[in-house]
Amino acid sequence: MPDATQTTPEPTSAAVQPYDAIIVGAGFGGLYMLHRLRALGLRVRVFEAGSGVGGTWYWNRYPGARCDVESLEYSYSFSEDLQQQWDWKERYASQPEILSYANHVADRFELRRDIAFDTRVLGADFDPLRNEWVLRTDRGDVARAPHCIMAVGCLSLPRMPEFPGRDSFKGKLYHTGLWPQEGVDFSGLRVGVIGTGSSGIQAIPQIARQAAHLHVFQRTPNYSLPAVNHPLDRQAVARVKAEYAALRERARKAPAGVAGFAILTRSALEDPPAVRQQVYQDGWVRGTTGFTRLYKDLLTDPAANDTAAEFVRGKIRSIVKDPAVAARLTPTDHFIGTKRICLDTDYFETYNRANVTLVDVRSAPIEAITASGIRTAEREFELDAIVMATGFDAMTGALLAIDIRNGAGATLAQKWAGGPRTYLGLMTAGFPNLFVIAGPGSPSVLTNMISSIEQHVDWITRCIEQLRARGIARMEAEQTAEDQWVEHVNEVADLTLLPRANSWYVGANVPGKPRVFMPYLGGLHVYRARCEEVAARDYEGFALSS
Ligand code: N01
Repeated sequence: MPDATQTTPEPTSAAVQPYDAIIVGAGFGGLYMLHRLRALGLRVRVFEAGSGVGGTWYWNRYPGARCDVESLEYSYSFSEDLQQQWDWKERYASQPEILSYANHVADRFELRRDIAFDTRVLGADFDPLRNEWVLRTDRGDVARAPHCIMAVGCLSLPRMPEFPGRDSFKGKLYHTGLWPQEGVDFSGLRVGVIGTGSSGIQAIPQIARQAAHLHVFQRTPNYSLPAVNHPLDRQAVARVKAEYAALRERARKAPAGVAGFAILTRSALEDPPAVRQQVYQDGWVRGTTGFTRLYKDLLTDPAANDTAAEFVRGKIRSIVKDPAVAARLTPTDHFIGTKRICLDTDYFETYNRANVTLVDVRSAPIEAITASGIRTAEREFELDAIVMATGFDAMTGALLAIDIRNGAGATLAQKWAGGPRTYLGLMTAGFPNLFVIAGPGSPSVLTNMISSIEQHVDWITRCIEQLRARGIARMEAEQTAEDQWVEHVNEVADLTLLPRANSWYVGANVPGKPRVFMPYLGGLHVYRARCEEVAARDYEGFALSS
């Protein structure tokens, strides 16, 4: 943990670049934030660790990487010209397609000139005398601005388990979230994939098609549904575009920021088994993460949840030919939807291939990575390449990787030692003028991220505009408002089954991380109204001072 008494060496003032706002990250959040603040006439600087824009879609280039929200909805709504002129090719866009969209946005709105690429922010210090944030980067830049906006992403700090001997491996070691730009050719290789979350489930079928042999090292089986991805029909796209504004409006009013998810009012237990089975079958062939919204109580009632879980378990048993392999792939330790549900293309089918072996590392854990492969408690596997699909230090990892100090002797890492604490997910008490986009305490990862990003950016833009117009130099979340919000976030989560799973939503995937349900489950529509109400009441719960 950083030492809070240590102060940042104050650079000579000539070296300090002054801005009106600094944004950290040039993913979808940072790009739109830059666009909006620049339109206010502000001098803005964005620092981005990657060499290009796109955030998660810049880094996650593993084979099969694809969004699980439909492309016509997983896209910016702020520009009518943009949404009319950009043509999505597939129902669920692939990583290359989304990255070219991010690049198109950066070019179209001339965003690059304000972005410093290949530049990682190391520290951010609040200067209470000037009410400014001073940021330091790994390239020696020092920049200051009254407002700092963290757009660092929720799943952007990859997690590599500390297996003994990891550095001794003579083959190639990859992490799905740090994939080489030039791609990887697995032809003829013996490959091991560790992890069967969304990343592993997307990458495994693709790698299996290339590799000589693929071993999948699975600790916990996951629920996954077929994505039913397909090229988009031009006429269907034209129909959406003709009424895009209405679709976006429905998304704004929807709990997950997705217009296509119906709000259902029936309990799963109200329907007779045959009807329910048909509802699930229809959901299965439609291919949607909205599967757990087919009934209102799937995420709140264990008995209701089990009907959906059992349907998916039955599908796994029917697809996977070897009953012993099917049993190992069948999730039984968590409720469906309490870990992020996965969408795949041929995932379970892949285990019918002769060149794919499922290794259960729950019963025989990985003991070490050796020079020639992976050793479990049972045996050694000789491999040419290892792919870690082992996830991220989610929601707080990327923020806490920056040494954030509040100028009053506290670091963010100290404040969040027991878990993240925010007011509305937008600010944290004691750290004035510091905004977070789609961070903990906001709906974020439980929604269409672009809907959540747009909502946050619009709110922050209006807020900064008003602060400047009124000469308010300092805005800070009040402690009581924050405490009440954190309590509310927890209460809402506890009404559901989600906190019970050992998911990254609760930080369970990172040893030693405090177990706290981090995103806000109340729904983006409810949350949006709350944020609007707070702003309308002169930023109720925030202390404003000149
Ligand atoms: O990461 P994960 P991810 N030994 O944390 C295993 C988004 N996303 O990168 O469950 C052995 O879900 C771990 O096992 P266990 C999406 O929100 C979206 O796949 O801890 N295994 C698990 O199987 C998603 O939820 C898209 O027992 C170990 C896996 O690694 C989020 O990103 C695509 C291990 C990690 O799964 C994260 O997904 C991709 C160990 N020591 C990602 N440590 C789409 O839009 C970890 N594991 C479709």
